Parts: sequence; structure tokens; C-alpha cells
Amino acid sequence: MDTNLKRPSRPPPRFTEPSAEELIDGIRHRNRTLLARAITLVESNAPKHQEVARQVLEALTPEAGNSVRLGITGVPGAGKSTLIESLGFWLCEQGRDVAVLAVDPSSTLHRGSILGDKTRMEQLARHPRAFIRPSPSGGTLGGVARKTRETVVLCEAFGFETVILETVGVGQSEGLVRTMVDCFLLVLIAGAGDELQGIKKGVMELADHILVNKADGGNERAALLAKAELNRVLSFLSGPTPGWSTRAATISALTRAGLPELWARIEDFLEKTRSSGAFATRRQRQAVEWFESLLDEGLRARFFADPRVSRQLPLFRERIHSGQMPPTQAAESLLRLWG
Ligand SMILES: Nc1nc2c(ncn2[C@@H]2O[C@H](COP(=O)(O)OP(=O)(O)O)[C@@H](O)[C@H]2O)c(=O)[nH]1
Ligand SMILES: [Mg+2]
Repeated sequence: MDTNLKRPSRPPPRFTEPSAEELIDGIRHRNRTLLARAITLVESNAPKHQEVARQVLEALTPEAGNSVRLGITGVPGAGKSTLIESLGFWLCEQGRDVAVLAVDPSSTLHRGSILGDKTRMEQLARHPRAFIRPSPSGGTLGGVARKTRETVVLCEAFGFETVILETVGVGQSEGLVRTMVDCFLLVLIAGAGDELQGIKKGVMELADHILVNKADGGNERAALLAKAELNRVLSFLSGPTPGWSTRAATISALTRAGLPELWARIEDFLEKTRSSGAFATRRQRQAVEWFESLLDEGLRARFFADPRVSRQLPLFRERIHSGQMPPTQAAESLLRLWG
């Protein structure tokens, strides 16, 4: 007897993509699967996905903006992911919904890096109030920036109260993430003599709070010394937020000692900057920066997609290569051809 005949018939698997309306409705009703699908569309470079993503963003942007956006930077190995897991879990346990997004402009080439991070946030990833998303592969810094900003909008419309952005790549991503967050934390570790560990003064000047991590297991004294040295240096630097003095503190992301103090410090920051207006001013400036970077990206994309440009481009390269045309003239001619 053919047992297959007795099986109840299942509906065929659904391969169709959700419409913009389904995604908008799904995010409003806190459907995580549809949130993830919408983020995938935002991250896609396919024009038909981008069109749906645009509709979703247009509908949901007015509902976004209600989270605290935190950025966390620091050298690889300083303990950023461990800190995010500890802080995120702690916040979730207090009833807050936390989204964690990684920002890694190098991830186009090395998609592996964040996977390790994600597994290290195992406890947080399992928490029903948490949502963790690895970095988009944007192709360019501008691409990653756009995708991350749009993902923040989706997460906020969904209702996440805290959105944490972790910089993964080194070098370029700090400045970028600073333009997307309300409060920016720098994670360092004590030891090796040099407390600044190649962290440039410029990066310290982006931070609203500095953490000397791994203050545990006999390393507490070194961490306290590093903290004191940092606070000495900080007293000579101008911080990124008017009316707020950046200070260093010790923490252990592993034992979670110093975590409630960290959150109290962040709340103090939010309270002060909200009442002084610095919070709103920064968000306004960031909106203009977002607009400008969209223009930059859009112009680049349209320029290179124009057939007049793409037909001529190899020819111009060849002429420059063979010395027939100076680069300045070539660039100008190609731009004129387009605009
Ligand atoms: N002892 C100690 N180890 C830590 C602490 N925070 C992170 N680590 C360890 O440092 C390593 C790098 O941590 P990770 O969070 O991946 O650093 P990231 O590259 O900055 O994200 C891991 O082996 C962590 O377990 C801490 O507070 N104390
Ligand atoms: Mg990490």
C-alpha cells in the first residue's frame, strides 16, 4: 500500500516575497520574521527590492526615532561584543527591547568576522526581547551607512527602545557610527604600558564615555591606573557633546561588575543632553548628514549606471594609462558627458 496517499496534503511552500503592505503591517505588529525580511530588502542591491524597501521606509520613518541609539567602538578584542551581550541582556531583563547591529565596512571581503561575534552573544541572542543582526555587506562605506541607518529606522518602528551599533572594522567605521548614534562609547583595555593602544586622540574625542574593560581576575589595579591616566588626558580634550564631560570608568563585561553604573552614566547623559537640547540638535544634524550621504551615494550610483559613462569609462582609463590624456582632463570630460 502506498502510504504517501494517506499523508495530509500540505499547502505548497510560499516563495513569493511579502509586499510592502505586509512588511509594514508585520513590523507594526512586532513580527520578527517580517522585520528580518524587511532588513534583507534594505540590504539588497536589487532594484525591485530597493523599491519595496523604499515604500516600507517611507511609511515607517514617521514612527521611528524613539529609541536610544548607542554606539560602541574599540580595538578588536577589547570586549565590545561581550559588553554588548552583558549590557543588552541586563536591559532585556529589565523589560527593555534591545536591537544590536554590527557595522563592518570590511565585511564584503571578510564575512566571517561577525559570525564569531554573533556566537559570542549567544545568551543575548536567545533572549526574547533581543534582536541581533550582523553587518550588511554594503560594498562601500556609504552603502553600509545607508543600510545601517535604514535598519535602525525599521528597528525603531518595530519598537526597540535601545539600538546598539557595534563597530567591527577598524579605522573608518568609528566616525561613521558616531554620525548615527546619540551616545558613543569607547572600550579600551589596560596593560601593555600604552593605555591608549594606538587609539588616536581623534577617536577619544568622539567618545561620550570611555570604558576600561576586563577589570577582573587580578587586572583591577591596572584598570584603575589606566582609568586615572585616561581621565587625566580627557581633561585636556574637548568632548563631542556640548555640556557633557567625557570620563573613563572601569568595567568587566565578563563578570558584569560596573554594568549598573554604566547604565546610570548613560541615563545621566541622556537626561542632561535632552534638557540642554544637545540631544535634539545632534539628531537634527545627523538627519542632514544622512540626507547628504544619500545624495553622494545616489549621484555615484546614477553616474556609474549611465550608459554614456559606462561605455566611455574603459576608454578614458586606457587613455590615461597610455599617457594620452591627463587624469584631470579625463575626469572633467566624463563628468561633462554626464551632467
Ligand atoms: N577577563 C575578561 N575577558 C573579557 C572581558 N570582556 C571580553 N573578554 C574576552 O576578550 C575576548 C574578546 O572579546 P570580544 O567581546 O569578542 O571583543 P571585541 O572584538 O571587542 O568584540 C574574548 O575572549 C572575551 O571573552 C572582560 O571583561 N574580562
Ligand atoms: Mg566584536
